[in-house]
Amino acid sequence: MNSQKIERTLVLVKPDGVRRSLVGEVVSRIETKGYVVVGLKMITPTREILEKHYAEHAGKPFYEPLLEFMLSGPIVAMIAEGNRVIEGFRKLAGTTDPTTAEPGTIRGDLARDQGTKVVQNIVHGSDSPESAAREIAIFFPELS
Ligand code: D4T
Repeated sequence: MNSQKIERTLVLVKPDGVRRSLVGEVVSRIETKGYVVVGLKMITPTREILEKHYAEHAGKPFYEPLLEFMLSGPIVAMIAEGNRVIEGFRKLAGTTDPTTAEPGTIRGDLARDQGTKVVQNIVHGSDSPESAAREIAIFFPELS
């Protein structure tokens, strides 16, 4: 548990989070936990970028609504760094479903079921070192 394992993870503030002016809140939770934001930009993603990012979900019933939602406004992409930040940010974010996400987490505190075809849950965080490397390359190609 105490071994050095400095990692980077890709965090996205999704369009619902940007629309609701929660960018600062998300950054604050990452920073007050002690992680360091080492890259940050607001972008209007293309469909092509999102197809790459969500390739694992292609063909699922929520795939098209997911792309439509992610294309509905600007998003903020950031890289957070720290020991075990991949797991740590997933804990900060809470579970995918905001109704059952634990209070105290970003999704548990700030999101709820909106009755939409796709879950609108404020943030994305990479789920493994492999995903983090792949996703950082998609959103920060200038770093590779
Ligand atoms: P992301 O990837 O956005 O951090 O969310 P999760 O890791 O928590 O969830 P995911 O990749 O499995 O799903 C991506 C995105 O699709 C929405 N979703 C997911 C949905 O609307 N219905 C579903 O059944 C699932 C599994 C929520 C997040």
